[in-house]
Amino acid sequence: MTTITAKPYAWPWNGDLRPQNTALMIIDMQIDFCGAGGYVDKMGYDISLTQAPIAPIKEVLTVMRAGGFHIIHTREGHRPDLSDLPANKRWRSRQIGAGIGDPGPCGNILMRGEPGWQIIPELAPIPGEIVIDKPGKGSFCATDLELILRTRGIDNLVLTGITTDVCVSTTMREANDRGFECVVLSDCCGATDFGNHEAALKMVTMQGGVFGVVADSAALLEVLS
Ligand code: C5J
Repeated sequence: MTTITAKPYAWPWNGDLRPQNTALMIIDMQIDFCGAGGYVDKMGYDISLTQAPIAPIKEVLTVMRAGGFHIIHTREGHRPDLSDLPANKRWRSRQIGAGIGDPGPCGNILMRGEPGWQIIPELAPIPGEIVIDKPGKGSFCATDLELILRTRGIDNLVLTGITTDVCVSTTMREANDRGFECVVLSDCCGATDFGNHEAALKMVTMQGGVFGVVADSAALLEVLS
């Protein structure tokens, strides 16, 4: 029986925490979301908020890599022909001065293959790690993530990345509805608004853990180290 201290219950629910059945998910740690000149920066948000989780994620990644856990990275982005970019998503991004697919300081915004779409060097995947390219906010929508998780026998997901209230939250909800057991690490996530970060985490803890649980990296590392 192995669990970590979390809210509102010790995670995972059944005490079955092993490298074989547990994956670290690192969501959208791309230049567009936390780098100078990227999508979030162009929208005028404070990128120090989305940069804050970089160091804690790196620590967790190092320990989980060494422990033989599954590591899964995601990247939000669209095909160069923008055939997977809904017109309303593009229109909305243009209203705030950061049109998806339009040129910016880091290349075309949120477009696959462009400099801004790359995962930041500090958290770059290494050979053998799974990388999921997703056109939406949730990591399950229009991807093969669920097939990979089932094929590998993964039950538990440790969720990290950006942004807490959008892509991390959407992925957690999608995963929870599919029966995966989720923990989100509070210091390993960040949002474009700190209040939204806190609210997104609080929502998880309602109704006995409506989407799973919230812990911090120290609680996880205490058990894994
Ligand atoms: C957003 C994300 N916020 N990764 N994407 O558009 O949260």
